[in-house]
Amino acid sequence: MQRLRTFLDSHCDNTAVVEIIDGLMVACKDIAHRLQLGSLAGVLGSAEQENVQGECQKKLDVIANDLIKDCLAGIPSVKGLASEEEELPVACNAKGEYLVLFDPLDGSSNIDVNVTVGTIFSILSADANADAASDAAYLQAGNQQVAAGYVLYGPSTLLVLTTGDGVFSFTLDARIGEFMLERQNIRISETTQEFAINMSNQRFWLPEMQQYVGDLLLGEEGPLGKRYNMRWIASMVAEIHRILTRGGIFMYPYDSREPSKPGKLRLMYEGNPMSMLVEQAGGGASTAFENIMNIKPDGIHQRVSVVMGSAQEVETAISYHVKN
Ligand code: FDP
Repeated sequence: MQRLRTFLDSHCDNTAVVEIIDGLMVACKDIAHRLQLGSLAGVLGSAEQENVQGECQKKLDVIANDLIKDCLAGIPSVKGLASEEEELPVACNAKGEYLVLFDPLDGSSNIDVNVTVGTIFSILSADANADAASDAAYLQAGNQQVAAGYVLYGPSTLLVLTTGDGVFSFTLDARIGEFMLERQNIRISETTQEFAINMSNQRFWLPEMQQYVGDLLLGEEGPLGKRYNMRWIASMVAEIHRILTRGGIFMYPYDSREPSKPGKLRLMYEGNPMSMLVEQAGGGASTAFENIMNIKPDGIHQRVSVVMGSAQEVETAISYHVKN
């Protein structure tokens, strides 16, 4: 079994990126430890404040954000960072060559019920003259990402990672404090009979999405000709991890609850890094109208509609939108 650092040193020739991933994992191990202690660590419940998106922050959202920020700021190659929990980007080291964007604790509405949550991250190159304290430095399309990954805090703590050359997963061995290589070159099955979507939003979706999901529900009696099972954890990291493990399609599509916003999930630290992982594993990642990683962002907290997973099923979902 190979340790994460040994794997990175042999697999990735960019030493700065290796150091960033290695450094990030220091914070993630700390987050995993606090999550495991739960109420004993006093980390459950609300922080009695809202983040920039107007969402109620959990105590652990704030703690995880601070832990990752402190870790990244100490890594010389990190020029700046942007987080779901920070309104503005934060400049770190003037000579740094990389920008790190992250959602410190995705699925945090699940923390208090002891359900899987995760940290998602995306690494971008920084322009030498870029101002890392301004949004503009970070507004690069997802296809510019140098690396992306997530840490899943579940029954075991896992790191799933790509540096642009396949997807690899590592399990944290808490006895020795090391992430150990678990799966190499993960591939997502092309077809699936499993979908994940928050059905309670059905009436707010576009007619095209209503029709597609309606046909999924018709099973073998409908035009898709097969019976589908549904899974909904309400934690994107857990959902994407299931898809990387046994295939499936995950959707958080546009809906009319907040018509001016293109979706619920965030492009820069949810949509893009998950799209890179899914595409590197042979899956598809779209808004249902365009490839997520081709979107030229206009804000670090920009939202996006998400349809990702098994390639053929994603194509089927897209076809409902194209034909109308
Ligand atoms: P959360 O708000 O709990 O952080 O990105 C946000 C996210 O979780 C995803 O992980 C999850 O898929 C989705 O929102 C669930 O939201 P709803 O329960 O509002 O549908």
